[in-house]
Amino acid sequence: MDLEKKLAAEASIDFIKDGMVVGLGSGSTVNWMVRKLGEKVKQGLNIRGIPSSKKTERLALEVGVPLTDFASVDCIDIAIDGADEIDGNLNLLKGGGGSLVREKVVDVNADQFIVIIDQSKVVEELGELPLPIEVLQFGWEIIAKKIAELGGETVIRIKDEKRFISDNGNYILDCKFGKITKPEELHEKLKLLTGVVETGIFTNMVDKVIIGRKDEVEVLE
Ligand code: ABF
Repeated sequence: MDLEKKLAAEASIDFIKDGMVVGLGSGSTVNWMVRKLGEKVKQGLNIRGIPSSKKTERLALEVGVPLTDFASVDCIDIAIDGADEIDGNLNLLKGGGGSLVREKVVDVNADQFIVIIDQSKVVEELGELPLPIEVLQFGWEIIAKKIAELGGETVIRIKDEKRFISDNGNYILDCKFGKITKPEELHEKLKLLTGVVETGIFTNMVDKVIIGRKDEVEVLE
């Protein structure tokens, strides 16, 4: 699986051209991409990255990828990010790593969005994994009840025996909805709940998917 992630990640580098502003996703697959990008920068590639999490920011700085921010650029040319699940319509379930809000801000604002995954992420329908939903700390209990009314079995994310807190200072609720047959509809209903910051459903965003399969990659568009 790790080799498949690395293959997909490294294949995505070919789409990054000199002068581009690059949205850097999060997660272990993206980490491979960021490391490779660091090597390319050392060989002379001139790009600037916008990281979607503090973890990615730290790695990018460590491997020498120059960074910028939304105050300094008008657009992102390309964003490259991982996913937890992808269905046949290229809808994504994301947020297993807890960075879904910043990932969505980066990915949705990129001219081109490329997803890099290993083949285990491909599903018929989203929802085999719980759907991560970022919510305000204030009132999270009532927000969880509202999500339950929409059919979600909700658990607050715990890490190291404490409530997980996102880079934005919020909680994550992991919500089992069973098979998500209408991802866009579910996302829209959830977004209408006051206190929901963002959901891990990403629809109508993907331009290209690079899937690591054993020792080769498959590209879907
Ligand atoms: C991010 O990292 C997330 O949205 C997703 O949760 C996760 C994928 O992780 P990995 O690349 O480690 O499998 O892209």
